[in-house]
Amino acid sequence: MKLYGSVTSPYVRRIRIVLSATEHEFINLNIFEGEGRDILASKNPTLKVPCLEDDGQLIFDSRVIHSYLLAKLDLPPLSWDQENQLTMIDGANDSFVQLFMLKRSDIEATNDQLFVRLQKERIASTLGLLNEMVSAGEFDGWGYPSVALFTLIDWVEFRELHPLTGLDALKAFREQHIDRIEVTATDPRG
Ligand SMILES: N[C@@H](CCC(=O)N[C@@H](CS)C(=O)NCC(=O)O)C(=O)O
Repeated sequence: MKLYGSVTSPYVRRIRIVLSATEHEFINLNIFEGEGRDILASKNPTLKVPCLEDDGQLIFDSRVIHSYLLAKLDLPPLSWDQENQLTMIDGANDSFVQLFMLKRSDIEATNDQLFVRLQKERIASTLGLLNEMVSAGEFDGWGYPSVALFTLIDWVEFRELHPLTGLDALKAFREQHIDRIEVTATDPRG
């Protein structure tokens, strides 16, 4: 099994954590240029990571990769509530990625731009609810939604994308898991 990705991507890190006890090869790519981008283009027409290759089968998108792994490892599917948790985490993560791409492109983001306002509103709405759900014990285990939430919050801290003011349960959740071996082994800080 081969996982194509980058060490900084929170979506890739989720799958690396899921695969921590499964033999696989991690192919770390520079997805934006050079040979890394050529390899990515030869594997995944959406030009995104992660991408999994297993027995000649290519799978795109972390969510689909996770479903594939559940089926392959004979594990039960997520509940609908967990699917919704994942959708909220993905919503916040995608909006952070969009805003981060504006910054990397030297495009100034201002709150009166519709695009920027929509991303910021989605981030506030999803992070606020996720914070409440963590407080209510809904992320007490270390299943896939918790792994996805952890990699999002840790990436937000790593890239300094949001102060997380008032989101104390999310900050405590990150602290709670920071010393796990599969977490330290996949730390984007190296
Ligand atoms: N829905 C996708 C999102 C993956 C994603 O956005 N990956 C980013 C890296 S964090 C990427 O490949 N971006 C490249 C691009 O947008 O051109 C998933 O869950 O795998």
